[in-house]
Amino acid sequence: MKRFVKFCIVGASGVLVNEGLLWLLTEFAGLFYLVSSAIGIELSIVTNFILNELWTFRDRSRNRGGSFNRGVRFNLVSFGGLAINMAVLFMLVTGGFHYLYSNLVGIACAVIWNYVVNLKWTWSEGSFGGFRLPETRAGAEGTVSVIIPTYNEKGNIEKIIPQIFSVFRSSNISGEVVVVDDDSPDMTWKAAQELGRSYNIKTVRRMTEKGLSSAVIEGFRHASGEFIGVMDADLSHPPAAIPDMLEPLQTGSTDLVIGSRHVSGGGTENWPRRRKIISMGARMLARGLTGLKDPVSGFFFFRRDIIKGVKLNPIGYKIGLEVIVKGRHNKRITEVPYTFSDRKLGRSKMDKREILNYVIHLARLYGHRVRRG
Ligand SMILES: Nc1nc2c(ncn2[C@@H]2O[C@H](COP(=O)(O)OP(=O)(O)OP(=O)(O)O)[C@@H](O)[C@H]2O)c(=O)[nH]1
Ligand SMILES: [Mg+2]
Repeated sequence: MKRFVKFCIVGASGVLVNEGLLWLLTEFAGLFYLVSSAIGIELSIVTNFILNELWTFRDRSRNRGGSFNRGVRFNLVSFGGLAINMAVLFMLVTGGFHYLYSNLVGIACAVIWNYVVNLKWTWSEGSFGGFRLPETRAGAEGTVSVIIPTYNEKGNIEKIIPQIFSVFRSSNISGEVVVVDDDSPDMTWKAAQELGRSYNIKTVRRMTEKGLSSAVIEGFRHASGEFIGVMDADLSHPPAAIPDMLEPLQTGSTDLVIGSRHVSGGGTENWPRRRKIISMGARMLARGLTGLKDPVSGFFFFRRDIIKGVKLNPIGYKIGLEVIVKGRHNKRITEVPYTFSDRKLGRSKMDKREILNYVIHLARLYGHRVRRG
């Protein structure tokens, strides 16, 4: 049966719940019809989600994030549907139509919205499936792999690579860099390949997938070091801080090192106020997950063992937080100060959508915490 037909059948069952409650609550409980409608819709959201998960989108339900994550998305989409439904209902009732008829028209508009957004977002293909990293071979002892995700960072990658290898040389670090580029139009991947003639670089050019966190996870798969690090290409994360970050890992005193702007000695340079405020909000929202001062840092190093077999979710920008919450580090985490400086070349890829993704990511991580206890 066609998916849309299934979705409509599920929707129809929701309409029954919704209309039934609207009628009962308005006629018998004496509630204002808009209040009855809201309650009816909210309860039908839950029944609809369960039926869609088990039937309409069953093929997309396995291995693609958890029901919890989809449930949050489905609810958010449904709130949009609710707003559309209510607006149409109010308009038509004000125009003199009966509220039951008006509600049906409102629902029809909401169904179209719900189907399209749920298909493209809630149950979208491959957008936020979890990757479980295989329990692969041990990393080459004492070596480090630095993962750099890139999108249109040609100018920056040409600068940062020589800097990283100069730090490796002066600190006697045996290391490689894994550049994971999403087929950037400015051909960052090509620049990385060319640098690979002089430096120990693996370049991964992804043709179909996009996204910072999934790029980093792809980098984890290619990393051969005993220690793995992640840093941005745009020189916001100073290569000079690498030796200090690696040291507690090499001595075995910690399992995960977070480059931190918010411990003594750390800071930010030239960051616009708007970004500082967003970052502060992001840190506060993560408070219930970890007591770290900079849990949203994108600059971190860890012993590769801590993510072996761990299912990592590539949603959003904060892959570091994913490792902090899910990694097997027994809370052996150290924050090492560094100064973050704003990018000078290229453009930021952080946008409003990433803020929404962050909220969904957090909801998912809190869910993970609750399930784990
Ligand atoms: N492969 C890949 N890399 C990405 C993607 N989005 C961002 N990146 C890289 O991830 C790193 C961080 O992205 P930025 O745009 O600098 O994000 P940000 O640091 O939060 O934003 P700014 O502070 O404004 O620079 C950079 O090296 C980007 O090139 C993506 O979709 N795919
Ligand atoms: Mg940046």
